[in-house]
Amino acid sequence: MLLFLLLVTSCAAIPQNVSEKMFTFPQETNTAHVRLTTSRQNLQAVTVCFRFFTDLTREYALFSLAVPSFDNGLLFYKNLNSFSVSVKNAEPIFEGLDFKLNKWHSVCGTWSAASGLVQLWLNGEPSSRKLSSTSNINGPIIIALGQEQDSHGGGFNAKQSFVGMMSDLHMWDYTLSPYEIRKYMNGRGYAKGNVLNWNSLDFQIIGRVLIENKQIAFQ
Ligand SMILES: *[C@@H]1O[C@H](CO)[C@@H](O)[C@H](O)[C@H]1NC(C)=O
Ligand SMILES: [Ca+2]
Repeated sequence: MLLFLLLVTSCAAIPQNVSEKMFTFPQETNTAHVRLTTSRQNLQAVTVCFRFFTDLTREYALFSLAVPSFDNGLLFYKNLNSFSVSVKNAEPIFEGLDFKLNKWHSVCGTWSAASGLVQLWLNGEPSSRKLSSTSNINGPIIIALGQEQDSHGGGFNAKQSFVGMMSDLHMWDYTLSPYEIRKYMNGRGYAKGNVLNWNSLDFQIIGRVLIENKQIAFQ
């Protein structure tokens, strides 16, 4: 049993450079996901950036970070006609961002407890800045890609699962400036995440999620 735990721990602890790769989520399930690891337990500000491609016409989760006290510790969610970014269940909704199916989209979201403000960027275009939580995200963090957590590490619903491809995920413990976000959007010379780094990523695949060569065309 101890040996098993050691093996599991050491497997999860080897970061991989997936800079030329993407995750493919090929089917709707309530199980398949990528679980990401960080030892960070107290965040007073966050930026998350990633790119994704889908033809889903229902709602779905894009990035689900849970702590024991909040299943939606930090949740990027696509609603039918809008996006939302929840911090500790406080969920500002962003309307009217230009979104199309079957196209790679670059997303960044910023939040800080000091202002409580969330801003979402989609393909270089900023959203309004809207109020969310004004206190730190605290506790052991579990991040799931491909599923929406309703409990710490579980509570998945197939109708909120992600089907499509995802790449270039980074997470920082500070808010990136608009200039830095523009560099990410253009895919050139941006500072890699200091909480999650796509070029050195600790992750575990559960169920059918594939690591494939990237197919990204910047607009
Ligand atoms: C990851 O791979 C890319 C491209 O092969 C390389 O440019 C980069 O330096 C690597 N990063 C790390 C942290 O190994
Ligand atoms: Ca949830």
